[in-house]
This record gives sequence, structure tokens and C-alpha cells, in this order.
Amino acid sequence: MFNKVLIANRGEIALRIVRACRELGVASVAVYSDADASAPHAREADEAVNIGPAPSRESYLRADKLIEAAKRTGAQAIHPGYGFLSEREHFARAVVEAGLVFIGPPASAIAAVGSKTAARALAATANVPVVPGTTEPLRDASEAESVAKSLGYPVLLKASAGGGGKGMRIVHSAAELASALASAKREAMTSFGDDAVYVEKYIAGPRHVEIQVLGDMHGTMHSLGERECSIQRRHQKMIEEAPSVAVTPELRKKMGDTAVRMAKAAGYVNAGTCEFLLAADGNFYFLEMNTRLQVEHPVTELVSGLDLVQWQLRIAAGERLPTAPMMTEPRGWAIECRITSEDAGNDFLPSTGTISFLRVPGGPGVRWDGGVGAGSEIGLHYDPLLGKLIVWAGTRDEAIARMRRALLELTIVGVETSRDFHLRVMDDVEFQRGAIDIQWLERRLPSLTAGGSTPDGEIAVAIAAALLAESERAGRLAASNGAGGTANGASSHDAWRDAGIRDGLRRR
Ligand code: MV4
Repeated sequence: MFNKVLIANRGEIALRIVRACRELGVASVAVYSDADASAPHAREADEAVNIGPAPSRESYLRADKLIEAAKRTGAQAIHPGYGFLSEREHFARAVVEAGLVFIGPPASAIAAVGSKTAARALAATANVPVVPGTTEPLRDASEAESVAKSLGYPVLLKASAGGGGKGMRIVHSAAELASALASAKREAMTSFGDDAVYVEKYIAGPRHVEIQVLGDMHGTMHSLGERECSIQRRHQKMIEEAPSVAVTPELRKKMGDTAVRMAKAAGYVNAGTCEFLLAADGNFYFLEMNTRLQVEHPVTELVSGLDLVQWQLRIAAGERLPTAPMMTEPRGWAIECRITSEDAGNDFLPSTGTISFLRVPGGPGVRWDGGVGAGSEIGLHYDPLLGKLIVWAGTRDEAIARMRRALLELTIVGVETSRDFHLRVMDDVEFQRGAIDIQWLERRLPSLTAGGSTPDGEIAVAIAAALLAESERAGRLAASNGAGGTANGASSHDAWRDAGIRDGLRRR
């Protein structure tokens, strides 16, 4: 096992990796930009190295600075987390060329599945079902027309270099095809500098179900079950769960075996995810493979009992996975809500500010993977994810009830967040029935975001309630320590202030 690992990331995932390192007795080196000097991940790690100004391109995306920091601190390996350089083939290669271990797949595996068309071609060789369509980019409109005719409308145009829905166009008839192709190519060029576009049969109303795979350096590859990720807004996942209501044990085995075949064909090692479209008729189609640990990995951890980050470290250090299955059937149910600094009542506009108060929920089956604390400055430099609230319970209904309770306990004062949006989803009857697909959120969004953001009065009350709770806690603590002051141990000033706040709360 490594003595020391550098974590080339920030926020909640950096803290998550610090924790995994600590439990394995591995020293952790955090990196931080000027904006993250007092961030929790930098404070909690054993060492912290400044890698430059706030803009990512001058800090977290600077491969040279990250590798130099690893060498200067004597780290033997680098964990990239997710986002930033985690799926960049050149970074994986540069790390290895610098004599360090990249905690993730070999650069060759990233290359094998990095482009959508390359992944589709590889899938075809591994007997992995892909949506009917072309694997190579379309040469011109006439080729598009003949392929679309053979597929049958509606068809979907997609950017080969793309992802996240950019450059996608649904085409319902031949009449629209030429103009749709031209506009898809334009958007692909501006978004990715590559106007290659291919075409697929459009699958209406599918679920987005992904399979977690874990492989070691010795040829063992396991599937660790599925995650339901259909609740997305503009291709950003908002809520994930494991398992999926739509997946039976037979389907789980079939999708799992398919994902393992795909990973082996790619020469994959370490943690990876195969994304599928799951159609209502039970057919599933490979979409893409993510060559990194994913944001939503905790729901798999909770229903499998595995620590995926520790397994990443152990695999990268050369350990063998067990040959017996690591996960047969999921135990219980897990749900994750991404808590972001976005004003859900105002079209999810990014919200900035300083967090003046943070109370995270606890109790049975509640996990908070957070990257912020009181005092954290929330700006626009980085992804708006403040933390992930994850719950586990015996059944899906119990998990929903637990998530609702935990969301109500979660208090973040200082920025608008997506908390109230998640509360409304938990209360939504269709969600409770599990009747969701990738278009569900766009359909339901108006009713889930009605009522605007938290009015200032409510913020003031939240602060007051929080301060009161804090003060009463302090008072009880002081009393139990026999400190002077009034009966409950608070000073006379605090008691007066508490009375005023309590009175104010009553008069709301
Ligand atoms: C599709 C599809 C329907 N039919 N392909 C969106 C971005 C990329 N992940 C692939 N995506 C889709 N590909 C065919 N042939 C529907 C989507 C899609 C989608 C897929 C997964 C999760 C959310 C989505 C939201 C809109 C469209």
C-alpha cells in the first residue's frame, strides 16, 4: 500500500478520499487554490499544497503543478477524483511517466472509451447492445437520410466528441434532417472543436441506469449493481438511487455481465461505470463508459457494504480482488440528493455568498459527504455542489421518509440551495411510485420549483433558530460544566437574547 497519496481535486470528493486514505493508514496530500486555502479538504488532509490562483485552469487543471506537488511531497500516487483531469488520457499518461501511480484506469483504457464513437465500436465487438445507428460519423446529408430511413424515424443526431446532450438533435421526419444535421454539426464544432456527428434510433422515454464495475490488475472484474440516475436537469444528475425500481434480479445479472464484458474489452482497471438507456420494454442499450469514480458512488457503497474509494487505492497498489462475487443483490435502498448552491426557486441560478451557518443531519442511515463549512466562500469558480445527502433504509418508502427528515434537518444559511427542490421531489406522488424516466423532471419541474426561493424573512428565522439552538446547546454545556451565569448556564446576556429570539420565532 502507498505511504502517501496526493488528491488532485477539491470539495466533497477530496475530503471523501482523505477519509479513505486515513482508514488505510495512508498519508494524504491535499491541493488547494487561493480560493480554497481554508477549505475543509485542505484542513483535514495530512498536508496541503497551494497550487495557484482560483481559476481551475490555473490550479486544479494544471497537470504540471499537480505532478510537481506530488513529487515534492513524496507522494507515490495521485487520485484524480471526478471532473477536472480525472478522465484526461494525457494526465493519466503524464502521471505514470513521472514515475507515479494514477489511481484509475490505464491511459489506454481511457482512450478506448473516451470518444462516443470509439466506445460504440468497441461495444459492438464485445456483444454489448448499442442503440441501432452509425458508429462512424456521418459524411453528409444524403448518407444521413439513407441511414435514418433504414433506422426509421424518430432518430437522434449526436456529436461524436460530445457528451451531456450537447449537439443532440431529435429528428422526426426526413424533411427536418438536413437542417438538423447542419445545426448539430455547428454546435458540435463550437462545443468540442469537432463537428463529427453520428445518428441513432431515438429511444423514447427511457431510464438512465448505470452499472458500477470494479476491476483489478490481474484480470478480475466485478459488477457492483446498478444506480438509477434518471432524475436529471439539463443532463446534470440531481437525485440518484440504488437499486432501481425497474431492475429485476434477472435484468441486474444481464446488465452486470454486459458491463463487465465492456470493461474487459476496454482493458479496464479500477472503478468505472457503464451507462445504459433502459427502455420500457426491458431492452437496454450501452450509452457510454465513465472512466472515473462517480459523484453518486455512495448509493452503491450503502447497498453493497463496500468502500469504493478504499478499493480504488487497494487496486492501484496491486491488490487482488476476491474471485467470488463482491455484490450479488443490493441490501436495502439508498437515495442521494445533490445539494448545490443553486436557487431552485429561481431557475436554479447559481447562488454565491458566505455560508454563515451549516447544520448537517444525522441519525440512523444518514450520510453527509460535504465539502463546505461555516465560513466557506461560495463563488462561481467551481461546480456548485456543496455536498451530497445520502440515506439508507430497508425499503424505498423508508428511504424516502428518511431523506425527507434529513433534508428538513439540513440547514445552510448564506446561499440559496437546492434543498427545497429535493424536499418537493420526496413529496411527489409519481416519484414515490418510482414512475420516473429521463424526461420526468423536465415535465414536473414547474410544479417542483413553484413558490420561488426562500424569502428573506424565513432566512432570518432560520438564522435565529440556529443561533438559539446553538446558544441553548452552549448553555446546557456550560451548566453541565458548573459554569457561572443563569440557571441554564448561559450568561444573563445570552438568556435575554434567547428570550427575544424565542419570542420572535413564536410571533412568525
Ligand atoms: C439517447 C436518448 C434516446 N435515444 N440516445 C443524453 C446525453 C447522453 N448521455 C446520451 N443521451 C441520450 N441519448 C438515444 N438513441 C436519450 C438521451 C437523453 C438522456 C440520456 C440519459 C440521461 C438523461 C438524458 C436526457 C435527455 C436525453
